[in-house]
Amino acid sequence: NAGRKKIALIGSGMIGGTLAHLAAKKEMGDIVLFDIAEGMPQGKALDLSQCGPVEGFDAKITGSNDYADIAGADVVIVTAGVPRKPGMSRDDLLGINLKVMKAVGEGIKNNCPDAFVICITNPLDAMVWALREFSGLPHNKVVGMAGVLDSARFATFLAWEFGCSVKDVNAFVLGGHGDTMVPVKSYTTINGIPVDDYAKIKGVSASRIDEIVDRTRKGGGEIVGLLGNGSAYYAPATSAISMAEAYIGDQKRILPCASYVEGKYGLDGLYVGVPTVIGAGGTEEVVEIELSDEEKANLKVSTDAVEELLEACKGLDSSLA
Ligand code: A3D
Repeated sequence: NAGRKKIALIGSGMIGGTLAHLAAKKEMGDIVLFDIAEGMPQGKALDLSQCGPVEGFDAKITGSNDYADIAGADVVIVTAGVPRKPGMSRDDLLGINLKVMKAVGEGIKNNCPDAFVICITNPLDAMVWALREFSGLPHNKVVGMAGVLDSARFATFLAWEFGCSVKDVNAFVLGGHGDTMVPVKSYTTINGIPVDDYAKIKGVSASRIDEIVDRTRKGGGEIVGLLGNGSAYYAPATSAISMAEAYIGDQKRILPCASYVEGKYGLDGLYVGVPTVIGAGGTEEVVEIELSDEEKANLKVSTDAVEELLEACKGLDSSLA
């Protein structure tokens, strides 16, 4: 769009509403909240519009139940579907959310095929793959948000442990967005100081760092258990917004995202969390970093789990096979 950007949010629940608020505050463009629930996206749009005079933002925010209203969107962020309840794994959502991805993919294909699409719906690595298949968009224009969030969780816990500023922690998580995700210590630094070195300086034991890695892996479940009715939404929303900003601003940021990997990391055509350059071309490049043997083995466990989910998707919807 020549004038203001148009941002379509498919799913106007907890993450969708938070996305709308953040995008409006940052004046990223005009915002359409879409949902199948009637009235709810319209109600949230009114409520959020009325933040404008207080917060001083110019953004037109509308709610809709009609895919025609996402026409020409520059960025689409997808949270449609159901979240986890306590005791559920992300994979338990597969059957329900796969059907949702089909409807959403068709809505995007028919109304805004030139958009940059960021998927958040779980199980993430399988849903972003399915959404790409159903929408028919090029692989570089469909990406999944997980790594920015998982890395932020890792960074938060490390900053707490070291008593340092979160601004100085650069944490790195690879692999699928599940309990097999791979927090990569060798690329995690405290203002450039490798995390293991800094741990020695601060007298933090290796086993304590391992506990933090484990807490990161289970970071989503910890919040699901505490909330009792739904999953995290503030940090997932702000993570997706950083990806959208990288695209709109052609920032060429290197962010860990669920990107389509073909060839690199020994992978053959699946979506999984890898460092990715995001700019005006969408996901412009997957960066292949050196990994230790242990990290490689962990990544393999994680990608095997993603592959299993893709097989399950193909079993549920024959158009994917
Ligand atoms: P929630 O507040 O339930 O919002 C989901 C919305 O989707 C609801 O308003 C539904 O009405 C709507 N919806 C359902 N079906 C459709 C459809 N066919 N078309 C359009 N809208 C539909 O959930 P939430 O916002 O908390 O979470 C959304 C998704 O994000 C869930 O699948 C979560 O598991 C997932 N999630 C992912 C991460 C990652 O890091 C990848 C983190 C947190 C949550």
